[in-house]
Amino acid sequence: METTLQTGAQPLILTVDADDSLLTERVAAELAAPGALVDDPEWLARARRAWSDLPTELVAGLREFRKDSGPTGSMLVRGLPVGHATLPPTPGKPGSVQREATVSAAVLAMVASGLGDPAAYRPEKTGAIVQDVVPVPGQEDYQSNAGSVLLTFHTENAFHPHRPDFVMLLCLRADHEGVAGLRTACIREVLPLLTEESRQALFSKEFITAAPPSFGLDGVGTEPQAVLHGAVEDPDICVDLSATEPTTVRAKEAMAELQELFDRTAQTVRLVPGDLAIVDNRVTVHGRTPFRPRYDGQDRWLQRTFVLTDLRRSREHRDGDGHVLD
Ligand SMILES: O=C(O)CCC(=O)C(=O)O
Ligand SMILES: [Fe+2]
Repeated sequence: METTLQTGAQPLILTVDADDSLLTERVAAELAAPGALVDDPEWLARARRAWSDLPTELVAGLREFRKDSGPTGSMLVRGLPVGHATLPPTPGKPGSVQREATVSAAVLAMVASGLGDPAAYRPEKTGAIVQDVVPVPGQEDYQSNAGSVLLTFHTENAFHPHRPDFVMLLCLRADHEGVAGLRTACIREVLPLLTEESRQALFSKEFITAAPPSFGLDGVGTEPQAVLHGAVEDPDICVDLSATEPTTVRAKEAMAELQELFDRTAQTVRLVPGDLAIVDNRVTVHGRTPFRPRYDGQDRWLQRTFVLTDLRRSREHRDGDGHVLD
């Protein structure tokens, strides 16, 4: 089999063949030396350099996606190495992150360096570049990635002026029943289906988005802002169905319509180990279907890294020109 790039109405799928997967594993394994730490700027610099050692087809496919994320604003890379042979039990503690450099962390750091630069937010998961997305006992009902009820559609960190450009989710372990689905919906598909009234409302500054409690901002919201902005024919979207409040009647109606259209156009993917989902957070919202965790060390386990395509723009938020925003 060859590393292939498939296009169409479905999300872009790039399947890494066995040879390319082995090559990727070799490059990642060099970065995953004992004692190496993901959040060490030196290690991130090594990952940045190693990006160009990745298989040509993979590098080319990601580079194309960076330029144009297509009608679904998402891409699925399949067949990546995730250090399967030595995978420990799925962590279950709140705020769990990946500090030691592993094969999966190296894959995330290298791909992030190809799409832009890896970035994190200090108040969230202690600013770790590679974060665990795992179900946490007692947090089942939370509208966060530690929950297991339906996670509603959201732009990642919608309240933040420097929200991620891409959200990467790498699957290390699927849920027991294989039912947990990452859902994505793209404004490029929704826009033509919106009524004119809703479109106008969504382009107006009639929405306030609260910061999540994890950011310690005590429910502080944004100034009223628009859900859609930029090019009228291909706008960016910024909305969180659990955290964005409409401030007018028409804005409320527009949000209800948006929710209905997200549901109608959504793509759902049940990630399996070695799958990397990349969401273009500027045009695509994401969420997750419910699932049943067992807390037995074999639960669903994704690792997440955010990408900023232009790190420079957030310089005032980043101490010492590092990768972590305050
Ligand atoms: O669990 C998932 O598939 C997505 C979770 C999520 O929204 C996130 O980690 O940002
Ligand atoms: Fe998310």
